[in-house]
Amino acid sequence: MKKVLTIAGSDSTGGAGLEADLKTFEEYGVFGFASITSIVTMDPTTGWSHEVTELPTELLVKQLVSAFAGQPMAALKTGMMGNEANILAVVDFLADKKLENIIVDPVIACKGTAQILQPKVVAALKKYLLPLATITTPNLVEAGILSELGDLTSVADMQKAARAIYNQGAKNVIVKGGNRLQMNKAIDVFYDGTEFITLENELYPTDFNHGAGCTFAAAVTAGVAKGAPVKRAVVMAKQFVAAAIKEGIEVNPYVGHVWHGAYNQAEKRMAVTQ
Ligand code: PXL
Repeated sequence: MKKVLTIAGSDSTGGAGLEADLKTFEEYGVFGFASITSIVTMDPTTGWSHEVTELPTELLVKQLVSAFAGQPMAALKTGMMGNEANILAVVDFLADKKLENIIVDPVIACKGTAQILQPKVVAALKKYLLPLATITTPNLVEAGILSELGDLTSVADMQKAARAIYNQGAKNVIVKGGNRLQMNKAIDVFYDGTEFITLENELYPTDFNHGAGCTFAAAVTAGVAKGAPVKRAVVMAKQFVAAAIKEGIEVNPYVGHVWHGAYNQAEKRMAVTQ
């Protein structure tokens, strides 16, 4: 059994963040660990405004120590990091761990908005975390911010951003167009320093897609943990998240989540009536 770790925020609604990651790991048949950086809460009385509460860095490090005890970690993923101190502590902790598969989901902006959740972490992400990344998975907004190219509106723009982020040290970059790219396809651009690959999928007309980004990166992480080459892991993750988006569910008047079990039809497991 492969051990896989997510270092991420907790999404109190269970669709994104470490909740999405652990659900996805389970679907892939790897053993998931979580080290929590921050807790995100949403307020229904103020139009679903988000609040990020950061956890103390010492507590994050204690969780890392716990997770790394024993068998080696086959892969890890980072998501929302909370603050710069958390990023520095993680980078420091990983320095002697010789981990081959580090997937950096550069969580900067939340879905449906260009509003930057955590401006302070952007610089630290670029400086310290991206150089460790085997694969990084920015969405269109995050790729525009990391590359400093601003609004990305075409595949050519996405390629430019992917190259710029590659030059910041990530070994493989996948820029996700998703429903932010104004096209009638879900288009991603993959770059490994030698070739660009454009991945296309049907674009599902749904607003119930909260958690798609975390789920995609978690799927890539689990894929490489199980031994898939990077490109294969990315292609499979796109199929996995496409199914999750297609079967998205309304959770409350403000948000609808991807269904992490869709690819494997998990709702049919464990029949509880005879
Ligand atoms: O989707 C970005 C994201 C990542 N991580 C956590 C979140 C969110 C968005 O709500 O809550 C913990």
